[in-house]
Amino acid sequence: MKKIMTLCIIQKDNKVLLGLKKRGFGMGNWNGFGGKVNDGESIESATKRELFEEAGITVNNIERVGVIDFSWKDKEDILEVNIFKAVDFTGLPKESEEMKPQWFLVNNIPYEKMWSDDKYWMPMFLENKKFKGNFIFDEKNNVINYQLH
Ligand code: 6U4
Repeated sequence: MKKIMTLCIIQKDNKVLLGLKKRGFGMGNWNGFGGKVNDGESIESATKRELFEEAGITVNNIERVGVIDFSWKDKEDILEVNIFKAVDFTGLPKESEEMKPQWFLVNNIPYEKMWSDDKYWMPMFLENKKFKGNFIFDEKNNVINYQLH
């Protein structure tokens, strides 16, 4: 089964806003904000809702810059992660039950404490390129194969 998910990263000047995932899937990693798209919800509104729930901020304009399918060796499920960029927001980033927000300089992204795919696509994200791809992980969530263009 394919699950549709969202991921939103704010890029403001020379910084990006990431959150430390405090629970559940990807716990202990820095990542953008996002989650599952609910039934009957558009991908865009899910993206804005998750950003507000997890970081306490509101965005009007978001742009979808990437779509990546993630799957695991010997597993059938596919996660389709829709990656959005926002440059403007209102509110002050605030810690939630799920995420602890923090700004990082674009030349100091904590790749060693992020999902192992992020180092491949994040440079494209930071350079305002659009991308599509798919990644296959082993059981330890290490990338064993990928395509990205
Ligand atoms: P709950 O706990 O039910 O509220 P929800 O917040 O809806 O869940 P969650 O926390 O499972 O969803 O979302 C996972 C987040 O991680 C989404 O924003 C998508 C993102 N994500 C999933 N795989 C990823 C990967 N390989 N690399 C990455 N982000 C990934 O950078």
